[in-house]
Amino acid sequence: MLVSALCLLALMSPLLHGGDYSRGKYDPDNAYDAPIPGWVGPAGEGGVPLPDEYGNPTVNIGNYINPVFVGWAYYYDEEGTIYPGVAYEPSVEGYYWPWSEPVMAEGPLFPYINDVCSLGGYAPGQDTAEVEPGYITLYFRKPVRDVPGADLVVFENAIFSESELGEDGGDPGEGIGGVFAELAYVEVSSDGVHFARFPSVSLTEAAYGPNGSLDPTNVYNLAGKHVNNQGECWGTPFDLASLRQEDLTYLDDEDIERQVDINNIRYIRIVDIPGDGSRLDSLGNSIYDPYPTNIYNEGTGGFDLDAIGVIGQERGFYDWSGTTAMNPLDDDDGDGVVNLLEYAFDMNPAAPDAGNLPRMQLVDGKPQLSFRRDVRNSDITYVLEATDSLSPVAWYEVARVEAFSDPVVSLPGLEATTSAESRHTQATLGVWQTVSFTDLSADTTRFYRVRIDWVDAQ
Ligand SMILES: [Ca+2]
Ligand SMILES: [Ca+2]
Ligand SMILES: [Ca+2]
Ligand SMILES: [Ca+2]
Repeated sequence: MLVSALCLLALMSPLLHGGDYSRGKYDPDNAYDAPIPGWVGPAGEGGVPLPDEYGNPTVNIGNYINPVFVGWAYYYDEEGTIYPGVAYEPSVEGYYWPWSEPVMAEGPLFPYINDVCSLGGYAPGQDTAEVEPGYITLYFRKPVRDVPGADLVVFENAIFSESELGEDGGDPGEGIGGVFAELAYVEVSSDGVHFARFPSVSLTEAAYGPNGSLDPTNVYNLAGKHVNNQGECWGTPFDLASLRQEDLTYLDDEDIERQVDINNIRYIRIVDIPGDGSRLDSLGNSIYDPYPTNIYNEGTGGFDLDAIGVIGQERGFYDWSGTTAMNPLDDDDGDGVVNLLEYAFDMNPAAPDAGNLPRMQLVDGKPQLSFRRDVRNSDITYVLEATDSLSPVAWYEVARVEAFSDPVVSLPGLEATTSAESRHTQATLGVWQTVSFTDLSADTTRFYRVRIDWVDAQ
């Protein structure tokens, strides 16, 4: 299932599909770039629990940061020292605090508006060809790698505009036209020196001044097109797989050929785009966004980075639990499922949900065993075992499933498939899978079980 979905994406190349790319918010079925909600929960996807002056949420109460994120990008290490290789260079100096502090762009999302770091602006009459656009480089504390679907999500502070809708008109709140969006290129690197830029599309037809808005359905793979403001929080997904068509090789200092390794990304660089049309997308089209910008008032006339969420990264039991105090063999919620199995089968350790355990059913008359998993679970192996009799019982291995990999089957007649039709709500996500094994052999009595082997990394 997964393989066919990826082939489909390759056939419908994301280039040249103006009007088909995602809206400024909630567009879950958009296969190109459905935005990822930064917050999820009982108040709905994307709803930010904005706090009052005492820090208590006033709206979207009960929402929490999207658990699909397992890491964030950083400028400082845990001791407050700047990481080697990171950098922050706004296009002009002299910004007002606090819009020029990299600390505002690192780490997780916060439920405040505009805790961002601006990359700068461009004055009227300034020759943008002569200007070095602002940029910021951040570090990933663990390597980021290509997983099914989006791997990285960039949050700017784009806002719905009340005026000057895109060509197609529409209600600003629908997110079709009318997004005040400040765009940026996104680049990734394994060594902090050599960067690969995500291929992008911008089909906005003309420049539109400092206060105009654009239609995000004409923009693809540029950060900043999704709304993150006014209590709505949506980020732009980036899939490292989209770099596979790019030339990722370079020569290092000793003339040895190296690669930006999409399974070992340690740096991300966000490069602001002066929106006068002087900068181009991957097809050679001019990119337009608000221009000229007022660089002297608020000093945030360029891209404003809020946070970069990581999806494509390994995780373990204690990353998932959020605490080393959780015992993997306890059953905290009393649903008969120990915490380690809740983790393995992508369940909720705080709510009874034994219905999400592995299940056996007949599909076209053939027995099929299915279970849910998170492909990033790196400290466990799923071992599928069978026995032909329960008396006497003699379990033998028939398949195993490792992190980031497709199932490996060792029994003839057993067929494995994976599907992203799990609990994802966004078409651009793929880490939560359903793994299925179908026994195609006829007239056989066979019993199955799933064994979880855990390596405690503590
Ligand atoms: Ca990916
Ligand atoms: Ca902005
Ligand atoms: Ca339990
Ligand atoms: Ca549970």
